[in-house]
Amino acid sequence: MGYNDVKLIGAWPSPFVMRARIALNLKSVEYEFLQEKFGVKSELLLKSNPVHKKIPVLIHDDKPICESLVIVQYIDEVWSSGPSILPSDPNDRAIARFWASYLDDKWFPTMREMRDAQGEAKKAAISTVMEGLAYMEEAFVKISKGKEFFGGEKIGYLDIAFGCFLGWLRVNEKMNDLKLLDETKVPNLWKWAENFCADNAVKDVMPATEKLLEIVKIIAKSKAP
Ligand SMILES: N[C@@H](CCC(=O)N[C@@H](CS)C(=O)NCC(=O)O)C(=O)O
Repeated sequence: MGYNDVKLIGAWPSPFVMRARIALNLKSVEYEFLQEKFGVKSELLLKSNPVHKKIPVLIHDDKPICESLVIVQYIDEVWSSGPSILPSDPNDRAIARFWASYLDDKWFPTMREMRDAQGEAKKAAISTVMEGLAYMEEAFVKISKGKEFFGGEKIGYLDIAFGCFLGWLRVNEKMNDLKLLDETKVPNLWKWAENFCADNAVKDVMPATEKLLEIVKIIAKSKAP
């Protein structure tokens, strides 16, 4: 597949964009990375994702595909000769999709709230985030069946869906001076995170915590009156 056939509209700090980049890396697909500028939406983005106007958007042969998890599934189906991303068993696939929607609909939004909340609201958000990590620890033990990843020996759909949030999890740990991914409380998840970040498909797209902290400052500045 040639370089010009695949384009990805995104930005390096975005966890959702990272999902598409990891999936493309896993399938060894070359692509052109079209980075959006902070605070400005390009014409191409607005034309390609007129409903949500969000990144990522994958453009394959001039056809745009929106929503990170839809993109990951699309990549898995189109480049089917590469390593499989979704589990082959329908029940395993359903479980992976269940946890991915839990993470997107409940867990990650609460982690975002944690950053801005104060007092009791912050305490409640932290406890929901920790509860989510305990759920994921239990799910990991069941799903991975003693292997390194949710996907078994290789990174799969749920690894991508969850792992892309690790950079922002570390930012939250730093900003709140607490340990969320605690080796003593969620040991399997802690080890999984190490393995995930060290994987060849991930290590070059996982942003350093310090770089993400700079982005937090830029966002705060842009919101300041
Ligand atoms: N559900 C979407 C979420 C994408 C998303 O929230 N992207 C953010 C960047 S991390 C964005 O484009 N935000 C711009 C905006 O909200 O206007 C997905 O999975 O692709």
